[in-house]
Amino acid sequence: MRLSAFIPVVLLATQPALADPAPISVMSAWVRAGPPSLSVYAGYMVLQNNSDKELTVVGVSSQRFAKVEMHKTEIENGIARMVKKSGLVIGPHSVLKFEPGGLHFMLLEPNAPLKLDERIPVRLEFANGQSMNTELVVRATSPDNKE
Ligand SMILES: [Cu+2]
Repeated sequence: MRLSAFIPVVLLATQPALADPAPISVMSAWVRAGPPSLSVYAGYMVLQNNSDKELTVVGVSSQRFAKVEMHKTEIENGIARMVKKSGLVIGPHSVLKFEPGGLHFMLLEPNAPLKLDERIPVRLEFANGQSMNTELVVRATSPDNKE
């Protein structure tokens, strides 16, 4: 009798984890504000893979922009240039950081000027066919106010 009463509790405890479709946490997601005429914005976020499997980000899109690309800023002979990336791997229980001076989202041609504190919807596509909706907040400075 005690055993049968215990089983439903175990099932309830494990179900939410099994039902989670995209085991990713999003932190520090923001896009840098600019003048109303700006047509190219840079967005950043930290993605944490909470699963035991490698995950690869293969694409990003937003209904607010004509196009979103993944770029990496690299310094070559003292000159910074941006390299387009197509597949970014997040190892099991690891983080992938999009941050100023490194990896970033390049958001091109907004359908209207961005407003401060606006939440910009973005959709991340993964190599395994999963996708995930999240948001970037329009800010003048980074969430930790470092840059
Ligand atoms: Cu760029």
